[in-house]
Amino acid sequence: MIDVHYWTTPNGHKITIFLEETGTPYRLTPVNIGKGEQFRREFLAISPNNRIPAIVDTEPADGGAPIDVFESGAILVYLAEKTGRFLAKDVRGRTETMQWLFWQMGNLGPMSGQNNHFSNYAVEKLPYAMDRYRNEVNRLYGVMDRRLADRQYLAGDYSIADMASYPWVVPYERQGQKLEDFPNLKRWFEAIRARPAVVRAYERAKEINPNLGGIRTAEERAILFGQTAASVAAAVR
Ligand SMILES: N[C@@H](CCC(=O)N[C@@H](CS)C(=O)NCC(=O)O)C(=O)O
Repeated sequence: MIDVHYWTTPNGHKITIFLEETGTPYRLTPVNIGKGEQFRREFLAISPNNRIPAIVDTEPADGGAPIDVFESGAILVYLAEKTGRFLAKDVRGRTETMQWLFWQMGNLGPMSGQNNHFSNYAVEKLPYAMDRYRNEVNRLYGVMDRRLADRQYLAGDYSIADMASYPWVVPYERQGQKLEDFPNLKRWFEAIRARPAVVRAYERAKEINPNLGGIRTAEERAILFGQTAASVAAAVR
């Protein structure tokens, strides 16, 4: 059984997509990040960076004690290796998939997160920051569009690189982007959106949090955007 410590955000969807795609049994434990549940002692023991997602594999391949994994990219690699699915085993295919997975982790995710922050969440509207991140996300969509010009998926076959990137393209409107400007990306997006496992993953999300997305309340803002080292120190004491 895979216990998924989860909230209904792009990084959370990556993991439910993988588990639905592979039919791996899993249990969702909601961690409501707007309420500060990511600072609970039990959660920090699994995920020291106070971010979802994290998993606990109660039946690891070596038959030993449960294994905890945090960071969505590491979780996807762990699950791909456990199930033997969606990460090529040959050196070339594996390297392609890892490059695009790391590309998502280091670029598309963080830049989209900042873009969302400055354009949708920040109370003070800072044109420099809004332009900087909207343009950067635009560039990254362009990188994917170019990559997808001569292949169906980012790393050849449908893989964990696509599962990592797709949830970050879902909110393209909130990201200030038009999919019509990126025809190859649009084709890729529509193909993944239509996959039954992806539909199921997003249905699970809606069951847990019917109010996906949306404007943060003042209380949520303080919890999510006012963090310092003291937030973690206070939680683990
Ligand atoms: N690099 C991390 C990022 C995870 C992340 O930013 N998670 C957000 C939700 S998408 C979160 O848990 N935020 C809680 C907080 O900011 O305290 C990963 O990919 O797992």
